[in-house]
Amino acid sequence: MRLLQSPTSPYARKVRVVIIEKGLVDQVELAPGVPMGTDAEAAAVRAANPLGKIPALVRQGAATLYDSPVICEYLDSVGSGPSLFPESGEARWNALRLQALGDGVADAAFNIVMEGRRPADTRSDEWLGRWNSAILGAADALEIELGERAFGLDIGALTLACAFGYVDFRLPRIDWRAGRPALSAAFERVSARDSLKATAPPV
Ligand SMILES: N[C@@H](CCC(=O)N[C@@H](CS)C(=O)NCC(=O)O)C(=O)O
Repeated sequence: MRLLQSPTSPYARKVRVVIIEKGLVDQVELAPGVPMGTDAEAAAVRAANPLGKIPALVRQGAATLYDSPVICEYLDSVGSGPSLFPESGEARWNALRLQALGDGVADAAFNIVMEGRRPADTRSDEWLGRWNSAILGAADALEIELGERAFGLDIGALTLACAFGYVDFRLPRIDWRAGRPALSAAFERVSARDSLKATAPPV
């Protein structure tokens, strides 16, 4: 299998974390995917994923998979070790919901980064404010939830660690830890795993 990815993408990081957690390092080749690079680089990504986004998992003799939640669930099903996707019931819905929340935080942070690359006079303060509120609103909700129950090690917890790690990496001015001790501690705990350490964004 070949994963089109970049070292800075929070979604690709989530997939690389799952590859490590599920013992698949020898079975997945990491290939650079540059959706916003040269025409040739962008075309290579579009050939794998018509949406032109990474990550995309190219499989021999089977359809290429995207986006990151689908890739992660597939890798979870073919890898070894405990499942990162609870099979049924509230445990499953909570893991999927928290994965969606983490991906939403990553979406908001990615949008802020992209907006910041546009000419200053074309940026939307309104949208920047909405994306900022989405990140901090998610952090508030997680702080309350973590005060009521600890999260298990599943795709939700891993996605959230990648998402807030991306906020730290690209938007360190957003202080999502302030006044949120439970979320900060949970983030540190998950980020200390070998899979997260091995996939941290470049410094
Ligand atoms: N929902 C997608 C999001 C993927 C995504 O937005 N990837 C970014 C890189 S971090 C990308 O390829 N953007 C290129 C574009 O939007 O054209 C997933 O979870 O895989």
